Amino acid sequence: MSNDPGCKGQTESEQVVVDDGHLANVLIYVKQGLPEAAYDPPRQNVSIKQEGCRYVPHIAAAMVGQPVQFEDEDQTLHNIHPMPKNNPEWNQSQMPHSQPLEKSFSQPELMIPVKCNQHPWMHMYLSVIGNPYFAITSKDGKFTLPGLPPGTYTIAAVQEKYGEKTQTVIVGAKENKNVNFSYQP
Ligand SMILES: [Cu+2]
Repeated sequence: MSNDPGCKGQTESEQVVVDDGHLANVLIYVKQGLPEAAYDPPRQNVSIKQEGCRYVPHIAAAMVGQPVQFEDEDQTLHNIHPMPKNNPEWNQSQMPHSQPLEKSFSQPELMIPVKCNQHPWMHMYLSVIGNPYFAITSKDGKFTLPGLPPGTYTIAAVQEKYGEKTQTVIVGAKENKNVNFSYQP
């Protein structure tokens, strides 16, 4: 990182972010059980910043068609390079403090690696989900999937290193359900 004066600080691996047993950066999404409806994507964009020569957040998710906004907060040139399998690949440079770059993704796809060709250590994962019921666990390991209609669902958790786990959950009308996932290192 010292080669680039526009970068500062140390980069630690963000592959496993754990605090007191609570895992952050775990993608949670409804994998099965929703009706085959077409869901409108939220208009609110998903914001991904390049900050201190890292992607913030490290794990992000957007709905199919939802705008994803990339911003360069650094005094250096970055290069955003997602490497999807189901969506078109692109690769675009971004000048410091230039206009945000807005993109969307048309196909569901889990954990698309996003790199920066300028800074080989910079990477993140962006997941594209076909329904609006997804979340990323926060520092305390928690997540919510508000507004999930009554039904029987397969809920999946995806962790960058430890992979995917699923659980079946039955949600009744106006019911709050707790779901716990755990990973063993
Ligand atoms: Cu970069």
